[in-house]
Amino acid sequence: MNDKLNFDEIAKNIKSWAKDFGFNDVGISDVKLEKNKLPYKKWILSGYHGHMGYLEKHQEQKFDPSKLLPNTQSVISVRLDYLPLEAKALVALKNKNIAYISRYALGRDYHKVIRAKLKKLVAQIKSNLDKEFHFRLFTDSAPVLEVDIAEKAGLGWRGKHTLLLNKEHGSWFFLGEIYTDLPLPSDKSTSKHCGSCTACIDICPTSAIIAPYKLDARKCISYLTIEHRESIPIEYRKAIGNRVYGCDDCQFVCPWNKYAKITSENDFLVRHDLDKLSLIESFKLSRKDFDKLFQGSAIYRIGYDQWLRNIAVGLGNAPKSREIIKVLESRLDSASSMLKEHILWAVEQHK
Ligand code: B12
Ligand code: SF4
Repeated sequence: MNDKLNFDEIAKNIKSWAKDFGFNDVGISDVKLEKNKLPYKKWILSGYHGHMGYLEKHQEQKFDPSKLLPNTQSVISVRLDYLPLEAKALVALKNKNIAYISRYALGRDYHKVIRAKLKKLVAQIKSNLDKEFHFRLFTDSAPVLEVDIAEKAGLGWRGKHTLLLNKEHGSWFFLGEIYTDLPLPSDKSTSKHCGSCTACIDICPTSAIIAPYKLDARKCISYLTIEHRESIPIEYRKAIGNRVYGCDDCQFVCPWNKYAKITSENDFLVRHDLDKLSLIESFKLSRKDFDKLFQGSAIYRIGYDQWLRNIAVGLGNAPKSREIIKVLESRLDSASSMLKEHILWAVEQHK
């Protein structure tokens, strides 16, 4: 058997094992990412990353995978569906007394789930190879161009909202990668299918998609509620509505998400009724309750103070109510200066 055929066979096996471990799709890409350098650098220079300093750092590692794993030859790119419920999601978004949490964060922290599966896949590959090869795995954890790599690996195309889209699966999925020095055969990328549709651009509550394929992260509700640690600029607070952790609007409206599949991953099923948490009850949570409710969830990462900050904005946007004013004011004495300012803003909205 010559080397070429050998690696074709290995690639075929890897794809089959990846599916056995629960990934919904897998593709292989080469490591030529140079063409992404200029648009990426321009994006950073424009300041669209806001306070996400990690996007500015280690840029060279993104375009040259060998800087993360010496002599990287190929990237195994995987996709895992996470959508835990169907249309119920929209009911929560429309009920302004409910704390709307992004669909991706209703279950277990995806970093843990995907990492565990990737580890199993690497162990399986290693145990089936006669020769020593090297691997390094990632999911939203390092300077890796995950969407660009998945696009090259044929897992879909980048939509105008900047997320990866797939004809049969929409966009409700996570991405993960294995860098390796195995010279695996690359898959073909797919064509783009957004056409003249601009639904995601038009629906965005804060007009964060400033042009097709270009997001000003500083305006994105996902950034404002998750990544941004400081005071939320007043100009975005009304538009945030009841979205207290992330935002899904550009995905809800995308016509390709008609084809999205409900996740078959038990870890992503809704925990603790997080799809119907009341804003009032969310604001009443003690630090201990917060830790208990969100242990093992991606939400835990934002911390208690930022959670209360986000809920205060949600309460400010809820239908006018005396009870809400009372609940908000009950925290004024113990609040940090950031939280206090959000509480006062929220109370003002009820007058
Ligand atoms: C930083 C980050 C964010 C930031 C910035 C998002 C962004 N679009 O850049 C914030 C906090 C806002 C965010 C939000 C979300 N994120 Co996020 N995020 C990331 C992260 C860590 C890095 C992305 C990045 O490098 N951005 C920097 C800029 C420069 O990259 P870019 O937009 O991709 O820019 C490229 C293109 O736009 C292109 N380009 C520019 N101009 C043009 C013009 C044309 C014509 C073309 C063709 C291309 C093009 O060139 C640029 C350089 O390559 C990735 C994980 C990873 N390591 O890749 C996850 C990731 C992209 N996020 C993910 C998710 C799920 C989300 C949310 C849906 C979460 C939520 N529900 O709240 C939202 C969606 C918001 C949105 N519409 O993007 C998933 C997406 C999965 C998928 N299906 O694609 C990822 C891949 C994480 C994962 N492992 O699964 N995220
Ligand atoms: S996640 Fe929400 S705020 Fe961010 S681009 Fe999409 S619709 Fe706009």
